[in-house]
Amino acid sequence: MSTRPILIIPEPKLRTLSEPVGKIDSEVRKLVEDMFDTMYEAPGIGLAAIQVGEQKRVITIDIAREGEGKQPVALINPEIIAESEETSFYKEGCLSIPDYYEDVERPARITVRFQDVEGAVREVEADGLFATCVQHEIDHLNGVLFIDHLSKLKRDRVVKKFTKMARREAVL
Ligand code: GNR
Ligand code: NI
Repeated sequence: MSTRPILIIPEPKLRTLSEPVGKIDSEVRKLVEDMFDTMYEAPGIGLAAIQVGEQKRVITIDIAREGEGKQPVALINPEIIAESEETSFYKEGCLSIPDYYEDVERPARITVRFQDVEGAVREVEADGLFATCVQHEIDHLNGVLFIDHLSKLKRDRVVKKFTKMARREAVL
């Protein structure tokens, strides 16, 4: 079991574009394992590799509730290939923006194509919390955070607060 530190805004790495994964080798599989350990410990329902500083198109998700048994899903090189016109709102949070939650509107249903850890290409239709989470994580791979879907006023306010906190910690 090894967890990795989670990057917090305004860490510039969180704004970078992650690179597609080529060969799914032991290094990628180790990254996936560490991401699950980190995500479960946090705890969170999803994690993108860039949140632990790895610029790779890898995400982990488990939306099972407590006591439901684990439902770990790793998606490598995920792509949304279809999305519904219909949207839904979900109160989102992010491990890279601790203790901040806001409603975000996104397509209610999506089809996502990805590779599993064996390298097999798969397509899955998602709705509900799973659809929201996949979209939130793919945003991370593109340097996008859920606060980018809010008003500039709300976004600026959050970024400012975390920038101040980071500065204070740097001084101490
Ligand atoms: O743990 C998380 N919860 C969550 C809730 C609603 C919508 C998205 C998420 S993802 C988040 C973990 C995280 O930051 N993933 O990038
Ligand atoms: Ni997040």
